[in-house]
Amino acid sequence: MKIILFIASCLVFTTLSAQQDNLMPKHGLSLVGTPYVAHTLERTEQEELFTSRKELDCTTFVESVMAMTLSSKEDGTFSENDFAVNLQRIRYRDGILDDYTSRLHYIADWINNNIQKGIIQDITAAYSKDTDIIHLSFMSRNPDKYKHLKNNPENTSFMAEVEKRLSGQEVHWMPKQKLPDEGFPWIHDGDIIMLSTNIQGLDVSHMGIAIYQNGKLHLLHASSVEKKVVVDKRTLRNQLAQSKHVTGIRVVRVN
Ligand code: 2YP
Repeated sequence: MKIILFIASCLVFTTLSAQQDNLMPKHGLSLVGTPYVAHTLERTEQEELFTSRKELDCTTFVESVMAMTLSSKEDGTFSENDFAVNLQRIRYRDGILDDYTSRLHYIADWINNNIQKGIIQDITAAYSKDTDIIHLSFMSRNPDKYKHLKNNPENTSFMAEVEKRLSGQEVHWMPKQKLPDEGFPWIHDGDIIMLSTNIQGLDVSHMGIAIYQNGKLHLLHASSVEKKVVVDKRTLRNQLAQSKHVTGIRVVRVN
């Protein structure tokens, strides 16, 4: 009897996780057309959880879709309370919302911490042999670009410490020249795509969600060019080819 129950529970889990696989694209596509709005997380003096799905940038879009997916029941519905709990877990170091510096500002930090929390896995580490060493300094060298760093030497020096801790880390990536229009079998619908950059002191300059259309890989993202969430008409390969500051991609997947 126990064996039958064990097999049944595995089947249920597999089915559930299989269904979960399809929820990233579903929830992501449900946000197509949402206006692109930058700096929504900088509106308040005190750090607080911004949960709106009505105004999104590339990062808050991906985080929102992840939180919708992680909060979903079998039928894909979720409560706003579960959404907020998961959004905080994703956005903040160890899920703890303290002050501005507790937010995972660098994507290298965001990836490391969300792997540690068991929320994502690094797919490029599993499938791509190309590696690069990251060097971060952008925020501490450009405090005037950040409302909570400008005239705030304490926050700025905290970010310099974060940069020092993360710099030197070897990460797996995929150079854009190696990415075909058709993508790869190991990049699935709903995977999260980070665009690596050659901007000095920065690791990633944009992110979105993998969506295959007619056998070609496209990016579902909050586009600062189109000023809204779109499935980019270009293949991801062509999109990257047109961005001189983009060098390639990192791919992670929600567990
Ligand atoms: C992040 O920028 C910010 C976070 O502070 C912010 O700028 C940095 C290093 N981090 O909490 C978060 C949400 O607003 O945005 C993102 C930015 O992409 C923008 C939002 C976009 O393309 O829509 C992440 O870091 C993802 O790629 C980079 C990019 N920042 C810069 O290019 C400076």
